[in-house]
Amino acid sequence: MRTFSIVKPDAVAAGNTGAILQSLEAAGFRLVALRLVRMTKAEAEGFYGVHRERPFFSSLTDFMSSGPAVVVALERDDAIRELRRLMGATNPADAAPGTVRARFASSIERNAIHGSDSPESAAFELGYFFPGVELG
Ligand code: YYY
Ligand code: MG
Repeated sequence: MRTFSIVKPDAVAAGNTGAILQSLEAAGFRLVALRLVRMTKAEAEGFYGVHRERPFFSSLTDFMSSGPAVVVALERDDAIRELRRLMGATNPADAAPGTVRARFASSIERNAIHGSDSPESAAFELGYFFPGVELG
């Protein structure tokens, strides 16, 4: 089963891309597609459309379009749930020790990694960044 992840601009800028991808691979995820992207504000708004009414939407989409990010399609059994577990809680203050957010996030907004939260969002998010791509 597949899921979708982003190494967010804070983590790419800090030079943590390799360490984060390594922890995904070490947890049994296989990379099936990967791309470095510089999102426009409009692309970030489309990606995070479900959060359009939330108070953090404008700041979040500014941040997500502030620099390069790495978008990645991942495969393993129970991929969606396992990635969410490996990521840790949205707020790094609440993230379990050893999780990606505990290790690399600097705030609730600059929290290093995205992961799809359901089969429906994984399908939307994979198609958003890898349209028509035959995933390896
Ligand atoms: O799925 P996840 O990334 O853990 O959190 P979401 O509730 O979907 O929020 C998406 C994104 O928005 C989060 O990663 C950081 C940001 N955000 C924020 O800046 N402030 C909040 N209070 C909640 C979320
Ligand atoms: Mg989410």
